[in-house]
Amino acid sequence: MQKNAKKVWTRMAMGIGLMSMLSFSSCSTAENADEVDTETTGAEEGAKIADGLFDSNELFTSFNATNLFEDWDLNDDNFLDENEFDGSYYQVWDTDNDGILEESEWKDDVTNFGLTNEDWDTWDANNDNQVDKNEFNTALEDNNYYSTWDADKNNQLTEREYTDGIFGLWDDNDDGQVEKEKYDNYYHTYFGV
Ligand SMILES: [Ca+2]
Ligand SMILES: [Ca+2]
Ligand SMILES: [Ca+2]
Ligand SMILES: [Ca+2]
Repeated sequence: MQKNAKKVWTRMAMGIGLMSMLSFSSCSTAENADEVDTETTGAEEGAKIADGLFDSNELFTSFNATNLFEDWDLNDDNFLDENEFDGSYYQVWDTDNDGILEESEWKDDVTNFGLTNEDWDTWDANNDNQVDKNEFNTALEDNNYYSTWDADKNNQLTEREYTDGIFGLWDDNDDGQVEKEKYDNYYHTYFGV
């Protein structure tokens, strides 16, 4: 079996096979577990795209394949504490990534993240036409994102708790599914993929 496989690889090595082998061998060490996850859910992804609906597993799989959570987890303990969450959430809301949350972005964000009857002037407490990080954190405390998403109430947010929290906001009618067009649009807007 291994001998046959080796023969095939030898033939393919003249072409793109060599590149595949190189990337495979690098994946098979440190990132082996992640790779298995991605492959398993890759099949599910095909099924979900076919019926035009996405569920929370889909969001977790896609998000897990990025480095966003790892980047936000500043102390590398695999959880977001509330400070890490607040900082990362500000980056998510700042959709043009210029470090400033402007009213035009904010208007879409409050709608897309499940808030109603929000007042820009309340968020922009010092009236300088932007919501800075301190103003943002104050507003977040009034909306309980972190404590609501922390499903097991241990004051630490796992990557899964995070994506389930996000998905719950996108899933307006709570049927566990989001239409493809909306999902693609939101995912691209907020997670840049
Ligand atoms: Ca952390
Ligand atoms: Ca901005
Ligand atoms: Ca302000
Ligand atoms: Ca938790």
